Amino acid sequence: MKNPVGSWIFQPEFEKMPRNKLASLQEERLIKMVKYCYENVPVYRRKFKEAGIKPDNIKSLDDLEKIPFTEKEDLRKAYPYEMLAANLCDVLELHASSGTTGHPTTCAYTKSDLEVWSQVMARIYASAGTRKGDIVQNAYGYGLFTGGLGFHYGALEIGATILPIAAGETERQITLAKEYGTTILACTPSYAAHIGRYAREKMGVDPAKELKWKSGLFGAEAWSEELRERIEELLGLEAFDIYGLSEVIGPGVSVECPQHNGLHIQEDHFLPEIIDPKTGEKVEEGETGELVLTTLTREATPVLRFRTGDITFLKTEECSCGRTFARMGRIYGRVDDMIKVRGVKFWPKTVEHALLNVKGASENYEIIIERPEELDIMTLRLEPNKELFESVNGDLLKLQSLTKEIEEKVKSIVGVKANVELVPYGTLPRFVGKAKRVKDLRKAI
Ligand code: DLL
Repeated sequence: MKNPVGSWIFQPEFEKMPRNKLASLQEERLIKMVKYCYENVPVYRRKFKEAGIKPDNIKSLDDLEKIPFTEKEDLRKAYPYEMLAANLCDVLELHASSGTTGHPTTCAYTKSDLEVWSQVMARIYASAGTRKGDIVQNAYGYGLFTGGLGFHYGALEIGATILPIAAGETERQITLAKEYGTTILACTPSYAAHIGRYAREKMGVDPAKELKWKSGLFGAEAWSEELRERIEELLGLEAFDIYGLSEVIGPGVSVECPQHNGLHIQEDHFLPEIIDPKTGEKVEEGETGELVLTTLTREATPVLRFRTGDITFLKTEECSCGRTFARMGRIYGRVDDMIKVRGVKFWPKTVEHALLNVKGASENYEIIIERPEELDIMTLRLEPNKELFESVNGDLLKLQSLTKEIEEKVKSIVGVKANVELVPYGTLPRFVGKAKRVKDLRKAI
């Protein structure tokens, strides 16, 4: 990275709190939260009864494991209002998660929840160097998806100027970035890459030279280190990974600091654990497993030990940025997104990591898995980058060495054979929100 943006700390009284003081604060909040959930949400009362515990049994952080998990299915069944712990008349905002794999779930916010959301988002902006005077181009989708409004509230809280352009209309994104001189870009990483390519290839604009973007706040989907490098080069900015989920608050759970060595979790509001997804047992610090989060301050839709389905690890060692909050590794993928081909398990992100290691491969790809007879077949449909595509005048047969190189990389990194099928540049779908790159046709049968 050419010019690191540096960062600052929005709420040092929390973000730099000694870990023993932080633990006391978390304990105090946890005990209150458990009682609050028990008293106000019948679903929690039932779960506690089934587990044979009462709120009084939770006296310290060590008792956390006694609390039953909350699963996505619990929230789905409770749709629309059964998980609400506050009075509906105190709810100021309602969001519903998209429910691509089932019924939607509700995430509601009271005034206090919106304040917390604004504050944790302001911390995230500060971590990425954003200050008053910056102009934030918010290209996350506005609406029921929490990305748009979360980034909106955080920018207001920090006193930056916001351009609420939302996702899509790529040409306009670039034109307005130029005209308004926006300095921060917020969107999904796949959309950031698309904006960069579009600017160069369709508009003759080199964002790294002609736009003022200094940092990018990218999240909502798993992305690889290789994609980060490409985005930073394409857009001439420093890319920060931002993590969050609607059930817990939306974006705002964790963010990278300029060390880019894990994402600091806003631990005064969200209590993290890592469990073995199969056994539900807590794993040792540093070991990989499923992230479980408990909200410590949420009023409208609090969650106790929510199983996020996201795979990562935790470390509490000190970070040179000064923040004391634990860091989680970048998300590998989701438990339920893990692909199993011929017995080999891997996440789509590993495929991205393999193919972006090959020069000439673009970041536009699709993973297709079929089972025509007994055996699984994985096909990787991929566009070569524009320069390479044009250098052979679109004759993909001339790129057989690229095909072979990718097949070898995927075999060695992912551990499974993929048939690579090159397709003309510009023919695969581009995404303005979360990218959908895997087509598992076995499930459709
Ligand atoms: O995606 C909230 C968000 C918006 C986060 C904008 C960051 C930026 P949901 O739509 O509920 O909320 O999706 C949550 O997306 O459980 C992860 O599987 C995935 N996810 C979110 N951030 C990341 C990330 C928003 N940085 C689900 N890396 C989560 C990997 C991510 N996966």
